Amino acid sequence: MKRLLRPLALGAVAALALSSPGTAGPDKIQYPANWKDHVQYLIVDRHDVKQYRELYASSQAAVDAMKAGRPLPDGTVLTLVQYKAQVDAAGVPVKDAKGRFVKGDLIAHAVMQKKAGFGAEYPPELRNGDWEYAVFGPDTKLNEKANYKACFECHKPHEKLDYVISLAAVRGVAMGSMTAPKPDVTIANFTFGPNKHAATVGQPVTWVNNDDSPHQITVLSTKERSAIITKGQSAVLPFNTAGTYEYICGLHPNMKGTVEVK
Ligand code: HEC
Ligand SMILES: [Cu+2]
Repeated sequence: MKRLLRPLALGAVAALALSSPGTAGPDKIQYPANWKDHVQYLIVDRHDVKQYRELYASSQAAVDAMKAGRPLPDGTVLTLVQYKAQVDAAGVPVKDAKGRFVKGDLIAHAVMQKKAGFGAEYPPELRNGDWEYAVFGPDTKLNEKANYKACFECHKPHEKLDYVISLAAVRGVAMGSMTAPKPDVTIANFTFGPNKHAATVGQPVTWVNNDDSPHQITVLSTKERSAIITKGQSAVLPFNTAGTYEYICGLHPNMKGTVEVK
């Protein structure tokens, strides 16, 4: 198969094989056949990609660690089960009595596993601690064509959460909601409103998240990122130079907005 990385010469691979079972890549991870017996810790409605997602952890200890904001135990397997959201004739996701998406066809299982030694072969700019990533199709087979480099790149900025992005939501729920200040931009249903915000030089801009999903402001030109904000939380970023700043959500890069600073 095509590997994510081929940094090692053949000789080096042979030498490495003595100490480790294989080189870096998704085939280190087994399909988690018993994922239904794992602990379901979160459900995410993804408005942006019209998906319903269930998140499972292989142990209660892993969930407890997430709630406490501690690194996850060695051996943890996290499984994100992706389903299409059921949509109406206009393509809009149908909602249940609680306003949540309704599960449609199974798309894939995205898996991450933490194991001592995993990750050692990745260059530091890509390495996600001891985590490795894999995607399995509805047929439970490894998807060898998935963009594995993107898994590392998108989860990498969340080092403080042990690379587990949903940890922010789990902690947010556990900590209860916070009262947010008056927002300049409100995030709802995965959109920034207003999409274009007029700001004044030297005055910070405040975003408030009204979604159940966490979001993160990421300014493209400056690479500045806010903290991950969960429902009811706010993010504040300073803008000290006039200009037009495009930003995206660091978790959902198809969410876009602009701040115009004068
Ligand atoms: C564009 C950014 C992005 C990319 C690329 C990405 N993820 Fe994630 N991932 C997320 C977000 C955001 C979440 C939080 C749950 C959600 O919103 O669906 C997440 C959650 C997860 C989870 C649940 C545990 C956690 O970290 O919260 C797993 C497992 C996972 N992703 C696996 C993968 C795999 C495997 C790949 C590569 C094939 C991948 N991800 C690529 C953004 C990304
Ligand atoms: Cu987002």
